[in-house]
Amino acid sequence: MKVDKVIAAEEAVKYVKNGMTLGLGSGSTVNWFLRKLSVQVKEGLQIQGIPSSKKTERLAKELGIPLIDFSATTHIDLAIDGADEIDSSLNLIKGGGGSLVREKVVDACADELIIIADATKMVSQLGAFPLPIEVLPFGFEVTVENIKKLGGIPTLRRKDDQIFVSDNGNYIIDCSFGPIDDSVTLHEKLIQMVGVIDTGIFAGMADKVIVARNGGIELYSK
Ligand code: ABF
Repeated sequence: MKVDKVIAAEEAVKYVKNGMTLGLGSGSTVNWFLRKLSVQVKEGLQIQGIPSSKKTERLAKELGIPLIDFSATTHIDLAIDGADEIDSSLNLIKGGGGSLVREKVVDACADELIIIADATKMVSQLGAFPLPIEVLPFGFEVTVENIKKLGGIPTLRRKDDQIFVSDNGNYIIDCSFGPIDDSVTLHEKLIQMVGVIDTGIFAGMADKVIVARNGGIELYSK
């Protein structure tokens, strides 16, 4: 039986039209989307992709998906991305993979953003997943103290016993705030802090969410 992430990815490919410039998100569900998309490309579909992470760029190249440099265009027709949490208003927490800043730049540039996920990502309230916050390494200790003052419990992300470094050369602070009542206000408070590059709150950005649950598709629209 196909796993739900694969089913959501297959559904998303149906929204891709010939000639589109695509924003390519990151994560395991998007990786399935890339594999499915590459089959269509081999069969003649003409698209060009803008990857939102080095990992996505590597996989897309391996799969033969044509890519263009972001500097070559300011227009993206459709972005397909994953999420760590999705609430009923389609607000998202993203950044579990550490690519939240580039994902937000690419997703915000697209005419349409479609999020693909399995049903485990649907929540009644954001916040069980610690919020990823990308911060400048310089003086990050001060930034962490400032984040604490907002009531968060911050953890500096590590990988293989080293501090995790994003594609932008920054650190990620995973911060537990408990259930988030107002994700917009929380994001605004964090983004105003010196040293904070961006947060994993993607509020009001998703146009559609394709959720696969027990082999079936649910479509949520803005
Ligand atoms: C990216 O991949 C991230 O923003 C998010 O952390 C993750 C999605 O999870 P998955 O690997 O389950 O698709 O989109």
